[in-house]
Amino acid sequence: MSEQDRIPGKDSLGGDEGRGFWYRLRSGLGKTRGQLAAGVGNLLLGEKEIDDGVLEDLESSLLQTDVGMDATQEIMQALTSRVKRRELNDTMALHGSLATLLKDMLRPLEKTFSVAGKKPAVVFFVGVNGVGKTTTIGKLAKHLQDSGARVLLAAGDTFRAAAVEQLQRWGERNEVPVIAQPQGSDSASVVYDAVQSAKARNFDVVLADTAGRLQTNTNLMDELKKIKRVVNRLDPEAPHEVLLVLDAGVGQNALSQVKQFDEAVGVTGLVITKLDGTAKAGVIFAIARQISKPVYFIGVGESLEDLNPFNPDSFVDALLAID
Ligand SMILES: Nc1nc2c(ncn2[C@@H]2O[C@H](COP(=O)(O)OP(=O)(O)OP(=O)(O)O)[C@@H](O)[C@H]2O)c(=O)[nH]1
Ligand SMILES: [Mg+2]
Repeated sequence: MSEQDRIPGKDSLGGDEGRGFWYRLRSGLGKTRGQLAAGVGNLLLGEKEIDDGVLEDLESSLLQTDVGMDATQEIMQALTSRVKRRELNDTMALHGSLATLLKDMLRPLEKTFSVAGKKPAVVFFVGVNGVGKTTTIGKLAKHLQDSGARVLLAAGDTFRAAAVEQLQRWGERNEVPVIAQPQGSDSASVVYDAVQSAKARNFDVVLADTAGRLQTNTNLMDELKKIKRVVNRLDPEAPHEVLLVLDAGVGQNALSQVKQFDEAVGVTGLVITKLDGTAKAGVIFAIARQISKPVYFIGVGESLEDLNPFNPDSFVDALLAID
């Protein structure tokens, strides 16, 4: 068996690119994997009998990585009943069964992000401050461009100092045009201009940045609604996607962010960033349990290649990989 053959999920990720991402995903999830392994190391070290201690260790490890009470209980109940029915005889079997359960739990989050058939597809990026909206746009612009799409960026964050320049730098790096106005301009007007320009110049997709805002700030949430209303005038179906960017380190506050942004502008999907910076990447299971929105992309680092489509199989394999 070649090394490539051993890489889980390589078919869905594809070739060398998939292999590179597998290593980045695996290393990106290292902190969470370390946290899990600290408690369940005995699961991974060969065949041992399953006793109550093993199950208790597993339960507290899951909770420590922010899997959350509900999802953890669901997992533990399923495993315990299999152990009682003597379907799992040793810790290696338990490890395999855990992997299957976790993958099944994440399966509903998987959905392919597509901008095909809308010209231009208008995609808003929203979220609280500093979660990675602008960086995600920069990475995704490259990804879409590589797949043949003509991409235009809208510098809709007219609030934060240097936000426009930050997006322009990504534009230059990817050779993607950026529609911008000076800091302090009306955000809705920038996004409107960008969509109009994309229509006139036959672009396939507009990625619109917006300023970070707390989900509890009513005025700023109203501003987002306004951007949506204004763009609606150009295309009643726009925005076609509203991506809420979540920092994986946020813990249970993710649920409130999804709820409030969804109420304001109708979130169509999630991007979960900074999975590499936290030992609590288990939050994705809490999200799966409580939120019915697809996770289109995950971010496991700051470089261009560190954004990838979310794939439950490779995610869980990376999380449970034996170091
Ligand atoms: N480690 C890591 N860092 C990331 C990731 N995504 C973004 N970042 C970093 O997070 C920081 C904030 O990213 P931005 O893209 O500016 O975040 P933002 O949501 O646009 O921030 P505001 O516009 O200020 O609300 C930057 O230093 C990024 O490099 C990720 O997946 N992993
Ligand atoms: Mg930004």
